[in-house]
Amino acid sequence: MKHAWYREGVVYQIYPRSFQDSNGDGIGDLNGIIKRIPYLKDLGISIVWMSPVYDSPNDDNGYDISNYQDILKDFGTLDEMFELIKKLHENGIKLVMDLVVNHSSDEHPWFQKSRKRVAPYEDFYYWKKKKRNWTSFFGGPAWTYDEERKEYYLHLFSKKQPDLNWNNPLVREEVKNIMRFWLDHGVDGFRCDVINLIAKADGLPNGKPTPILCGHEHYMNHPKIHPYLKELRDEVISKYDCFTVGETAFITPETALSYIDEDIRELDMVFQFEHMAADNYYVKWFMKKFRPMNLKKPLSKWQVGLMGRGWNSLYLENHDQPRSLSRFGSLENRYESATMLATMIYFQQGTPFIFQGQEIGMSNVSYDNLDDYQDIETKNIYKTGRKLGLSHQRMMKKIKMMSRDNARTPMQWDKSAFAGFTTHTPWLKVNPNYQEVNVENSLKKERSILKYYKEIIRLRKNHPIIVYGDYQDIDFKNQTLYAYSRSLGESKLIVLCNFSKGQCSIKQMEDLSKYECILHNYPAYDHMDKLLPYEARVYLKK
Ligand code: TEU
Ligand code: CA
Repeated sequence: MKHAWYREGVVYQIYPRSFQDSNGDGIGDLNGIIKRIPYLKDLGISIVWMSPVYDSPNDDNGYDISNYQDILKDFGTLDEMFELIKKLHENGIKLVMDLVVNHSSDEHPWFQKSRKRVAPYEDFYYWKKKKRNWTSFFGGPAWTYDEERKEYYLHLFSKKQPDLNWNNPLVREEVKNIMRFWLDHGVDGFRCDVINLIAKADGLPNGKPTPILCGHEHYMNHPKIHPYLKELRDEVISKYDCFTVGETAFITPETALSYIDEDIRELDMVFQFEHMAADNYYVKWFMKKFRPMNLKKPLSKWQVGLMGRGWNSLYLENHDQPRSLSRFGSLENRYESATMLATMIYFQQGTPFIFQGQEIGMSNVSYDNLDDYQDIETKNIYKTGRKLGLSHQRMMKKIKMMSRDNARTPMQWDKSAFAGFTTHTPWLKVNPNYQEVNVENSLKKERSILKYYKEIIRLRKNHPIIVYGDYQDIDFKNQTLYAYSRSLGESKLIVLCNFSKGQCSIKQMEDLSKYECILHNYPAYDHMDKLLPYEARVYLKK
């Protein structure tokens, strides 16, 4: 694959509301991020992706934008934003912003004018006299009646997130202007929110009746999307040294290649979600027991499926997903399982994405009380579940395991009150484990998850094989061991990960005597025939 900085770099995702508060109002902010740049630099990451900080009524924590060229007061000012970009760049860190343009906020002036039919905004959104049967990602109907316009409008997410009409060339012009505005201010790329949903079938017909996401066949990866993305690429992205990563749920390697193939490059890479179904039936509220094979199968499929043609993104967490340690690891073997998971994912081919707190082993908070959750998805799904007749207990069980707030609790910096995140009550309760699980502690300890992450990032910088090597499974059918190799020219790398609480034999493996162990998560590794609980090792051919 061609060399590129965004392929070699490591991305750190910041959820600004929960990263660092600088003025004691309990909400993370831009100055807080500036204050933590030394931490990011020390970690060794080279790109920051920041979840939205634009002006917003916060119905969906900033994913409902009312002004794309201004900053939410809670977070700071435009000048502070420019300062943040400058300071990051001075420290050799690039910045990727969230581009949320499938929908805006209903409080955006475009929508306010559209509902009054003010020219030229009449058709900035999808309006229909007759309601459609589509359902929203957050539960409930996706079409809502507007009293003012006396028509229904489409919202695939909350009713305060009306979908923009991409058929309208004026809408596309506005999107390009927003992108240029930020790129001209030095931003280095975009994470494109739900980008594979932006094109909708003509006439917006009713969907085939299904209980979940009714209507999806009319907007998921709809063929009309390709000219839209090409337009953005040709007129904006190609003019800058930047990259895009599309958030694309419900996608296969084949569909992904229709966006990211080297010869197409409508997007530079995508976030696929197949491995996020390792403990559920593609809809996270329908949970099933986690099995290592359920991670291995999709991850391997994507490695093989894109090889030589497209670039992967490597992630286990983001602001929408519960903590990976709680889902795929073990809290009793916190250090071993968190470092094993990191080894498993970040030695594959692709760009690593680390979600804030993952590098210190933050785990699910699982509040018992519904009132402690703030997330709109959590609140809506509770209502939907109860309407369908599920008990309070049953819904709380699902929410404790799957709520997005599990990922959104404040970053745990130290053992002081509120974990050093704020001096005041935070907007979302801190995970009670912060006395033990925090950055300060991780830096003090001789062995910590944080130090292991730093080591992975350092190794990646020194060994191109970790970035560009081809991927191959080893002993694929093994139910507890995830093993694979990477190869580049003459060099070869072997990654061994034990997903079980017990030991796991590696007797059948390649002759490792020709290899040097460059990373391992146990103090000693003289047991050459087996791996201990959640043990991980990386070998490089001498
Ligand atoms: O997420 C899109 C998306 O697919 C999620 O709604 C997903 O279904 C859900 O979070 C799984 O729990 C993006 C953003 O990442 C998310 O935070 C926003 O709420 C959403 O788009 C709407 O902008
Ligand atoms: Ca603040």
